[in-house]
Amino acid sequence: MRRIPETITRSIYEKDSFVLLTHVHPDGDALGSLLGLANILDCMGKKVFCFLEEPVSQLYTFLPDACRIQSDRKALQDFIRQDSDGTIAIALDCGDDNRLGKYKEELLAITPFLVIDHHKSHKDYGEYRWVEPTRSSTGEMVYELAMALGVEISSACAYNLYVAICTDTGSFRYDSTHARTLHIAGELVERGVQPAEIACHLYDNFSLSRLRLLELVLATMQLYASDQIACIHVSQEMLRQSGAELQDVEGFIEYPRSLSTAKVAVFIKEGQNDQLSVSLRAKGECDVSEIAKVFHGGGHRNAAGFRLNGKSVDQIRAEIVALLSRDIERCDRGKIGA
Ligand SMILES: [Mn+2]
Repeated sequence: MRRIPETITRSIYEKDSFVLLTHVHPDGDALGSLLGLANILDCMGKKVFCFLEEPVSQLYTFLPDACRIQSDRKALQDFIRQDSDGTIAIALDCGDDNRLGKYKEELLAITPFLVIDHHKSHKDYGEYRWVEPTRSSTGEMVYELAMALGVEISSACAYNLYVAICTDTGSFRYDSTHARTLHIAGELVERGVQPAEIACHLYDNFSLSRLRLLELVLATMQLYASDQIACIHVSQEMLRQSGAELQDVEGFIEYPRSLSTAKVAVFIKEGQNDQLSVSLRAKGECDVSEIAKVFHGGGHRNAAGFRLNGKSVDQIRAEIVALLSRDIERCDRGKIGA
């Protein structure tokens, strides 16, 4: 475990106004760690602007203070102009500056630009970075940051950080879940978080159209390499048929991943304008961040992804399966050799 770089804590103490950022299509860790840090900065009497180029997904509007995340670029510019000497930016859970979104250049122009992240595939950007790939989540890092800054965690902050940690560890199931992760989660529960209430928001609160979509998506499952690779996909037609939206597919990849024989699950999502996005989840020794890198994506050892244009679902599935089969074979040979 690294100590938090002094450049990070000092910048936070010294500056008065903060622009908080995260990656596009944010997940629970991205939003929870961003809002949690906003709560911490509030307690320090700082001015905070939470910016995201798109509105917060319905799945996460239950987060305390989710409504303070703004998509108004003009309001962001006004905020920066008010205090042009004292404003700093902090990007959370964003492993690649391209994932800052369409205003990337404008956002990176804010100096100093701080980065707090835990992606294995992290690409350096910004002035000061605190990157720890062994951390379960950025939420866990924000908790440690609050301790280092000597700030008391409010109940809203605890709630946000718990959601961040809970979602990025698959509810404390992935192998990124360490004793420290559970210890921090325990501290957050001490501060008023109710795990059952959060689990209900995350897992027992879906629309009927989402379940209809799940039915269609699971019907696409194909198995390869002696059932060790399980692939599913979603098309625009399935969205129309079920009445669901693309954001409703969050969590679907857990189903092929749950197959006893599966070592890797693949989920191919058809977006608009021929764009495909691909999620990869591994169990055990496969490192899917390396596969994602081949397609200019990234992520963690057990969870990674990428986007691409100009290929069909069948084409990309065949390419991924070929790479994964080779990888699984290599892992198996290593085990026999050991
Ligand atoms: Mn994360």
